[in-house]
Amino acid sequence: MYTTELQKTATIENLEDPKLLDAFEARVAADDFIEPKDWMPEAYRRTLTRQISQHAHSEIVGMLPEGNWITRAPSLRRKAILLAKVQDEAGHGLYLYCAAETLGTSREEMVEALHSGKAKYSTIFNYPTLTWADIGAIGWLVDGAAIMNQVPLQRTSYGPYARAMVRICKEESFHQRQGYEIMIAMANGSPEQKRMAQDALDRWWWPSLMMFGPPDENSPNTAQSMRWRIKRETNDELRQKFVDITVPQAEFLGLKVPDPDLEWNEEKGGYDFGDIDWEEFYAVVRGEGPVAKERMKARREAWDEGAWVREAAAAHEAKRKQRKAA
Ligand code: BYC
Repeated sequence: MYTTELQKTATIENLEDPKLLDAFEARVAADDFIEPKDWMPEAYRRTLTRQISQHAHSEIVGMLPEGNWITRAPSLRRKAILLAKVQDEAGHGLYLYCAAETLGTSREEMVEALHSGKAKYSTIFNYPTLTWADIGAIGWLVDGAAIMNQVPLQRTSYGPYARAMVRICKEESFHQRQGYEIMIAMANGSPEQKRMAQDALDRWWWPSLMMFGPPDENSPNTAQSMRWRIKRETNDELRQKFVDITVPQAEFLGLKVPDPDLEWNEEKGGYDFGDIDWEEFYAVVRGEGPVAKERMKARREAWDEGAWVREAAAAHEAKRKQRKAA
């Protein structure tokens, strides 16, 4: 599949006007932002549409695991915070769909691609949230991994994507802190609460490392995306940074990272860590994650149940236009 995709990319690139392509690449190399009306190679447009729309889908599907706990949050304070966080994720999805639309694909087309299973969303959201400690672990690890990946995207070469990332990163940073604060409370609570915190870390650690995508040598998109400055750091670079920042945080909590091979490597100034189960990753990417079917069912139902809202909004807009014209 990837080979076909790469061949398609190569063919399209060969069809591009070399002068336009050179000028485009010079602008990217000079760190200019590319804007919606600027000329861009089709492969650049396609890669960005894929990445931004998948990012948007991840934000929207990502509301489900946490939404599951809004009614069961342990206090009013926790409930208000979680509610605000889940609403933030909806906002992120909306900015990102808007950014992707500037590349010429409609929101309906993107949503249809998600619902038909053609478009991907982050593997991490195909795992269940079994206890309240999972909400802490998601904020700490999942939002932590997301920030690590998204901070460099504030300098991605496509202007609307970069600008959307600025606000998203600010909010993700709050999300990470609220998750870590839950983990601090759990890890310093009763023995049962500490066990729940450890169990959540055990289950979310490896899927969080998978969020960064396949290793660089097996990542079909990284080389070209780095060249076009869509990605500013590779999957492995970001994964390493995440491990280096997160392990001391686990130590501070008095929790154990579930990796017997984890070891500080003085020479590289970072941790060595064990092998990631890439078979599991690809199975989840193929839609075989533990709660993948449930997630897609929930999204399709939400879309169908929201049809009347979309129709009402369209009818209101039509009336408004009519009144203005009259
Ligand atoms: N899950 O060549 P590669 C959040 C796919 S949500 C699924 O390395 P690329 C939050 C990849 O798409 C934040 N698929 O690809 C929300 C590609 O397949 P296609 C989500 C994955 O694009 C709610 C193939 O594997 N963040 O924070 O260069 C609550 C080969 O990969 C995954 C973003 O979306 C994966 N984990 O690099 C809480 C960040 N990894 O499309 C929190 C934006 C890889 O060629 N995206 N694949 O068929 C990116 O930075 C990049 O797209 C990736 C992958 C690093 C994810």
